[in-house]
Amino acid sequence: YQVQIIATTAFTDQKPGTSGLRKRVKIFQGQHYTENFVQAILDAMPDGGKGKTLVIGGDGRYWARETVQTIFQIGAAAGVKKFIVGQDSILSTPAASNIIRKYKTDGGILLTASHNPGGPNADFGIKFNTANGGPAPEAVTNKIFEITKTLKSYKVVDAGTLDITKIGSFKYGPVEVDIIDSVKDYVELMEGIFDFPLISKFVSSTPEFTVLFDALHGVTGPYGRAIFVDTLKLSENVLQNCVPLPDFGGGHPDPNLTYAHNLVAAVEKNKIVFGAASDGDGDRNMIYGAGAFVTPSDSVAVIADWADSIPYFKKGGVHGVARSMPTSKAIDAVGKAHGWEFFEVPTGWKFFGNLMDAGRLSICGEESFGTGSDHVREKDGVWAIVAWLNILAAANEGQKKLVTINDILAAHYKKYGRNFFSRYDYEEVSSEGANALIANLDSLFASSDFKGSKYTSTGQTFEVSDTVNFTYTDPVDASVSKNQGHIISFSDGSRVVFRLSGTGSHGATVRMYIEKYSKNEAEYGNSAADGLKPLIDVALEITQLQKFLGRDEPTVIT
Ligand code: VG1
Ligand code: CO
Repeated sequence: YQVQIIATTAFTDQKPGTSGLRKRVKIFQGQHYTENFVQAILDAMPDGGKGKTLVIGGDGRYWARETVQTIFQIGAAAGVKKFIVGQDSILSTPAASNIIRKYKTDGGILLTASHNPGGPNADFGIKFNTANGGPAPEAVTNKIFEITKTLKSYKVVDAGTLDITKIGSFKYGPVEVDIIDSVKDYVELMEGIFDFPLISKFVSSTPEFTVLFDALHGVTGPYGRAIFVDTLKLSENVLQNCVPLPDFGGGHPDPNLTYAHNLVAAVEKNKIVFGAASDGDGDRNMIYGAGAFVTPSDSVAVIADWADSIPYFKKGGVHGVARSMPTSKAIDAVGKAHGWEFFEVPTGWKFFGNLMDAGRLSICGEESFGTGSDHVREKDGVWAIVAWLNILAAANEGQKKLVTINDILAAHYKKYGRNFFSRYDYEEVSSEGANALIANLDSLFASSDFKGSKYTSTGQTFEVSDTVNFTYTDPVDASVSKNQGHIISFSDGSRVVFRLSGTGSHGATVRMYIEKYSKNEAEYGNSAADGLKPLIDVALEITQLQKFLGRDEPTVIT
């Protein structure tokens, strides 16, 4: 096969963010842009991809199928031995993580921009995962970035276009290509984790337990169908928006109260007891029943507390729990009560992987609707949804009256107290404004009189007790990650956190995370918005955020 060397120009903006490289499709379609990044991924591997087996999958968004062919071409020239590809390029992010691990491959290339909108005028993304199935650690993504900055050429073998819509074993030039069923291995994995007989018995014998699953036209439609309809024998009606579309039907495939409003509306209208949604690439989840919203920070805490009802943990035990830094501290209390090791890591799933590989972490989560365990090395939306079904089935055993999501939450708060939590996102603001906000935080943190200063709103006074620019030292490999978010703590245990998003594709996005702990039972029923109002006012006053960003209101509140 003839290897062609194509001269290229290097780009300066191919730095992978929190989770891969994400840009507008138009940018990826620019001359050499996609090719350069794929070449850099291969070059960053030992031996430049030679002899490697790599998985290719993604959320099926626009530009994915073209990129699969690009990867074939560049991989063939690099001497890749084999590609394992999800049928029609489809593999949810957790399913890809499973395939990478199960077939002992050298890693995978995931074509997704996750919860970002898709289509010709929206976003595309490319993410590299290593042999453990997890997102490449910073050492690897930094190496990829360094290569992109100086790349002078890339190499291709042009063996035409391979039809990836049919399952089977094929060849692309010299490379073996296995096109596999996108769903089968994942369903087997789930069946080995959860108590499906118990869930089946519960849902079939409890007709008042109504279910609705919304895939937001992302990748999880076929996974949801296989689990809810084929395995649990629920009716077709439990599926909503379950056909994956390259542009997600024009929507924003992010499972939260704003973007999954179709699920929320349907759940409320039909008084659905258990509703759930997941994001474009299937690693996020939202649990939402009629009148019952589970914040992701609470969700992971509840799952950990109920771990014994899930066969995987009952058998293997729980070896440590963790959360990302801005996530509420609900899980800390659960870890403490059970005597488990606990970790606080920076935002982004890649930081959990080392701990899992070392056998020190079983269950973890992020406030951004990410929940998961060491069954794979990515967060896993469908896993979290089935975990809640498993917990509800267990909680309902031998009960006369239906135990609901709210009953589970109420019992949890009673035991541990409640961490009120909310996140304000200011999307696509000017980079100058965002940087000025952070610079101002730096100077506040450096000033001697900030600590101890007091601020009052709506009759409540908050005293600044501590300020930290979060640095993480990985307990396994001692690598250090700096500048992971500015934390202002108050003397009553509340805190606000500010950080810049690393997944945006345009301008800057500022996130403000607000948390307040309460052990006052009379408050547990309050909405997060009411419970947090005074603290939010104070945070805005201290940071002058509205002035710096030129925005009165956040784009999204979760
Ligand atoms: C966001 C979330 C983070 C999550 C990341 C990837 O990152 O805050 O918790 O891990 O998205 O999620 P950032 O840097 O924009 O805050 V996914 O579902 O987009 O892969
Ligand atoms: Co995602």
